[in-house]
Amino acid sequence: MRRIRANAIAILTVAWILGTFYYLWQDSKPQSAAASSSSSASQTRRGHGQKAAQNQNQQLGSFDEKSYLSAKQLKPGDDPYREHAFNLQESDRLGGERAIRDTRHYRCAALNYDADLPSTSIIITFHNEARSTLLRTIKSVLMRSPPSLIQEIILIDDFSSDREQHQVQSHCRYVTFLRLNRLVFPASGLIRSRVRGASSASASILTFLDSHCEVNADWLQPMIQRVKEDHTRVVSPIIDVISLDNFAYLAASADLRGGFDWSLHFKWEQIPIEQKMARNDPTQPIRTPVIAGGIFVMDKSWFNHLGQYDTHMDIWGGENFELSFRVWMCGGSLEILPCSRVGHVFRKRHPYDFPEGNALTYIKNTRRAAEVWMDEYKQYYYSARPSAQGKAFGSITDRLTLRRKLNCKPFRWYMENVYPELRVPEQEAVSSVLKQGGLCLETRGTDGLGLAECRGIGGSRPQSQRWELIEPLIRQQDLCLAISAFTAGSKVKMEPCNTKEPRQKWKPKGPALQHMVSGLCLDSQTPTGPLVISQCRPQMASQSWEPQIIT
Ligand code: LR7
Ligand code: MN
Repeated sequence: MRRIRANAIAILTVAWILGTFYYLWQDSKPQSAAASSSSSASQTRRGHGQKAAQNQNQQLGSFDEKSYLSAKQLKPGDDPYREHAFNLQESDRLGGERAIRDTRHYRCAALNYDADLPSTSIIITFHNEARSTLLRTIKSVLMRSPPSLIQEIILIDDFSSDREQHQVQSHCRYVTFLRLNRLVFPASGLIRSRVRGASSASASILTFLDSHCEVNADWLQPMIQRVKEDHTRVVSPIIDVISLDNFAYLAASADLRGGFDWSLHFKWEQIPIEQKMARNDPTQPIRTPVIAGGIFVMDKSWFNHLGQYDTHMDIWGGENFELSFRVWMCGGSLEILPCSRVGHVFRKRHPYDFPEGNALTYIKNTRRAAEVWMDEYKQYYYSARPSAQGKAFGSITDRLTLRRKLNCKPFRWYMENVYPELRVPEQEAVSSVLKQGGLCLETRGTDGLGLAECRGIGGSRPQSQRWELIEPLIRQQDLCLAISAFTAGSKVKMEPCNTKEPRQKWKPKGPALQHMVSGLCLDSQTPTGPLVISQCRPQMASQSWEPQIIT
């Protein structure tokens, strides 16, 4: 009897252990189903969505894919990378569609979306794209999107040399086509092309895609849902990697967001550790300081309200910073949605020409973004990219007017609230004397100031006459020049430095030093009198301060 009881307990224990293991295994099991059309979970949710998707796909039924693709095939002996900077032979071998792995976190498949999500216009601009990659982009959208969400697919051919690339259009009622003529050598560029596409869109939501993508299962619903809930959100998927060599579809990390350095070079970076620790739901959106730029969903009226794009930017590059700064600083937000995945062929070089070379174009475009949006922080852009100084970037008057009209926040707000992880570079302290006529500005006693005869030369200058001009501060060791009140005639004194203190912020105005908040200028009045601030008249001798670097 006791033995039977012992056996029963042993069996129950084993069953319990096995049960626990099974439960844990279920929970950590990666989603293995291929995203050939839609995931099974979403199929049941959408009822006959799957069937409709097939019908939609059949719209391409009469399209002779084989001859479309073979008309532009690689000739024997050709370098498969030459024309597109990816392996064309491999891409062509895959044809117009294929199954890809569903790379989402398994919990994504169980999420629900509103049944009445608005539809979107999908905008794809291309310049000399390969037929097979473009076709896979279009077909993956047709295969893996609920038909009710696709208003249209707008193809914008940005002056490609293959004039027959859009053939697919006449076989699918969802696809519309626009060919841009030679407006600017050699193409309009992706920025102006997208603006053209967006202005012809008929849906209330815009979805931008590069021309060599493959969208994954249920890619669209999470993005449209977030934008429907709040039209000021601009959302991106996680961008998976399609190998440029063998076209393998590889899952990207779900712990990344968009960032940059001061040269305005985009990079993927880890989510800050505190945010990562606070994330207990892997399906939650990830706030991102910038987006990669090519693949995102945005409300159309919000896109128009915020000024679309800066259409004076050429060909490629920089528009993603301009858009990202603008969205954040003018009242919106940017996020990456981990339950939306889109594959993209990342390349190592541009397979197309830039009118003035790609370096100059990148400088022009990023310089426009820096000049319009980065305020005093643009100095760090110029120190990181000294070659940008003096390069032409056209007029930015219209964009500055736009910024004023939209009443956007300063870049400092963006730095403090959106991207505090971006460190301001430690500046090399350069000491100068501040000369007025033959005299030098000096400190006296604990917080006093005055003009005195310049003493010493080079390294032998006294400490009381050495200044460090680190915008916005005018510094002497740990003390900074500060006004005592914001009105004309207020005395100027020295106090412990604090970059956030409005009384300590100065900037050059011609030869004068202007207090940034009061708008008044540092004035010696008389060589013997106290230092004050008064209305700026930079041509006046008592307001002229000439910094001379101490070597
Ligand atoms: O003159 C041109 N006209 C175009 O229509 C040059 C290019 N294009 C098209 C081109 O066919 C492609 O569809 O514009 C798109 C982007 O050009 P790519 O694919 O040659 O460049 P990319 O993948 O490096 O582009 C990334 O950076 C760009 C900066 O201007 C844009 O923001 C792209 O949209 C962006 N792509 C992505 O964000 C996808 C993810 C890559 C990353 C990071
Ligand atoms: Mn691309």
